[in-house]
Amino acid sequence: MNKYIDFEKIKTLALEAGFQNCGAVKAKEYNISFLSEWLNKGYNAEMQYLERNIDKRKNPSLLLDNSQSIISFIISYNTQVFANLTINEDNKSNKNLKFATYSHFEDYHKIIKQALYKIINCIQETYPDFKGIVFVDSSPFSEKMIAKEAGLGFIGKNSLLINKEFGSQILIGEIITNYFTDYNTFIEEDLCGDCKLCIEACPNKAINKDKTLNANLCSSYQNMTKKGNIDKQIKLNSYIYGCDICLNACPWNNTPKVFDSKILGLNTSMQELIQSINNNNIDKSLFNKAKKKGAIENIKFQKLLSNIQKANEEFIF
Ligand code: B12
Repeated sequence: MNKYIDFEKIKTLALEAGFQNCGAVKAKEYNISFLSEWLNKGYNAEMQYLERNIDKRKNPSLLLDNSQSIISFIISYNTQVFANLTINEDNKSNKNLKFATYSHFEDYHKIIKQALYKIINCIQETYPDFKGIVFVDSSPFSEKMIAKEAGLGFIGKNSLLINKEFGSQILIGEIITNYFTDYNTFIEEDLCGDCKLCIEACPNKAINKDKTLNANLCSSYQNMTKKGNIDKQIKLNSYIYGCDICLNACPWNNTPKVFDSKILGLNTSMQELIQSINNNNIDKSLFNKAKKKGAIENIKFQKLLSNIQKANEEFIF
C-alpha cells in the first residue's frame, strides 16, 4: 500500500512550527558532478568530511530504509528582535568587531531539529507508520541543492540559497521520510542577472564567477572552521566569527521581510560577550556562557582570541 501524505498537511505544520516555508522532492539519485569538480580544485580547504559519504551525497535516499521523500524547510533569521538590535549597534564606533548575524541567535541546529521532531510527532498521531529522520547542516548532502529542487529559492552567485521573499538570511533543515507526498514542480529561475555585487564585495575574492566558493579564501571558513590561525593574506573586515559581507551586498537582502519569530530567539549572552570584546576585556566565562546557548559551538576560546588579534591588526596596518 502506498504511504501518502498530503503536502498541505506538512506545510500547515511547518508554518505552525515557525518555519517560513517548506517544499518536497522525491528521494532519488542526483547528479553531483558540481561537488567532485569543487573538491578536485581543493575548494573544500581542510574540510575533509565533504569528501566522505559520496554515495549518500549523491543519493540521500540511502539515509533511511524505504525512503520516498525529502522535505526541505527554511527558517529566516531576519527577525524583529534582531532588527532592533542592529539599530543600536549602528550608533557604535565602526571599529567594533563583529560576529555573523546568525550567531547572535540561539543554536539553530537545536531549534530546527526540535521543530522538525515536533512536526514528525504530530504527523505520527494520524499516520503511526510515518518514519522521519532529520538533518540540519551536518547533512551528508547539499542542503541548498535539495532546497532549490524543492522550490524554495535559487542559488545566487555567492553560492547561497536565495528566497524571493526572505533573501539569503535563511537556514535550512530536512526530514527524509518513508511517505510519498506532492512534489514541487517549479524551479525558481536564476534571479541574479548581471549583478556581481557579492563577488565585488568579498575582500578576499573567495567567490568565483560560476557560483562556487573557494573556502580557502572565505573569512567564514578561516575564522570559524579552520583549525589553527587565519592565513596572513585574509582580510576579516571586522568579522571575528563567520562573515555576512556577501549576504549584505546582495540586493535580495535589501528589503527582506522582517517578522517576529516563533522559535528563533536571540542568544542574549552574545551581547555581553561582544561588549566585553569591544571594551578590550574579553571574559572566558562570558564566552562559555554564549557558547552553551548559541550557534558558536564550533570555536575554541584560543581561536577566537587569535581572530580578534588578526582583526585588530587590520585596523593598524
Ligand atoms: C561546508 C559549508 C560551509 C563552508 C563552505 C561553503 C560553500 N559555499 O561550500 C564555509 C565554512 C565557508 C561556509 C560558510 C557559510 N555558510 Co555554510 N555550509 C556548509 C555545508 C556544511 C556544506 C556545503 C557544501 O556541501 N559545499 C560544497 C558545494 C560544492 O556545494 P553547495 O555549497 O551545497 O552548493 C552547490 C550546489 O547547491 C550546486 N547546485 C545548486 N543547484 C543545484 C541543482 C542540482 C540539480 C545540482 C546537481 C547541483 C546544484 O551549486 C552550488 C554551488 O556550487 C552546508 C550544509 C549542507 N550540509 O549542505 C552549510 C550551509 C551552506 N551554510 C550556510 C550558511 C548560513 C553559511 C554562512 C552564511 C555563515 C556565515 N554567515 O558565516 C557562510 C556563507 C559563505 C558562502 N557564501 O557560502 C547555510 C546556507 C543557507 C543558504 N541561505 O544558502 C547552510 C545550508 C547550512 C544550513 N543548514 O542552513 N559553509
